[in-house]
Amino acid sequence: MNGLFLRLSKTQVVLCAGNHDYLKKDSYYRTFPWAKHVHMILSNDWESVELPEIGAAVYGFSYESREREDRPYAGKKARGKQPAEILMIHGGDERHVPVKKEEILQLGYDYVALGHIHKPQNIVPGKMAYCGALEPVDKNDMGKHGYIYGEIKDKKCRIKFVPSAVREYIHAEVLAAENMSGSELKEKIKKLIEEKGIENIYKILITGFRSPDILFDLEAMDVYGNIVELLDDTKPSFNFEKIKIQNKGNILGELIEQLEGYGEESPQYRAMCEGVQALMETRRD
Ligand SMILES: [Mn+2]
Repeated sequence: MNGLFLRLSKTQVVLCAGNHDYLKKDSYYRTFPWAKHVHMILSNDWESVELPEIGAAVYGFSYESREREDRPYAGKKARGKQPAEILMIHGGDERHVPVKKEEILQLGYDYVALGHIHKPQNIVPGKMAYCGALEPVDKNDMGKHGYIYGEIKDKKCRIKFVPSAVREYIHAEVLAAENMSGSELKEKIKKLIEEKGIENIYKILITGFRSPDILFDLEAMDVYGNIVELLDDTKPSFNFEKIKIQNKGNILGELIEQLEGYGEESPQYRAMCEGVQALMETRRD
């Protein structure tokens, strides 16, 4: 990380430890010699880093345990020593430094940089925001990811979210058609991924109806190797009426007679589909 920071020539970096990389007694953070322009806040309590050469001060604190329910920023007003003063908080839920925005707004910082929650979000426009994770870290971390670019001039702060993630997680649904073959479905999935970008990572749900004698080979559908989850939720498209007439008097005909007429989302309908399928597969013609 320090190696990457060394490539910055005009930037000052301020960082703190959060709940995942909290400062243990023998933490490497405590002794690590960061580059000159990298400033790590190693205090468990509110502390400041003064950067007079750029007219800024950054206030913050680090974690010394996995959880902390206190609010180290409480009552800690901006000192007003530099033209631009920023508060940095890692947290925002009950067990990780609750963020009380009304209370924080009273403290007089020009901007409050929030971290911990992966999804980027504005808490107070132009004043307080979560930049979110730079890259999505989990398959449910959907939507754009990036960083926040901000400018503080004459006590006025302007920020904007800049998407910069290399990849995005996308949840998509693919509708199968009754007469679709496995290779046609595979083609449809491939096209969808090409449209939305092959650099992204997908969670796909196949819905609709399939021919009763087809079982899709899901292993074969991951053409670009970027599907992390593929679920087949298709229902077999039986012609129940026809099967019922053909099987009048036997268990198959009886099953349909008992369970027909319920909605497609009902357990009865599901039982009828499963039952008909099981009986069709095992009967001897
Ligand atoms: Mn965190």
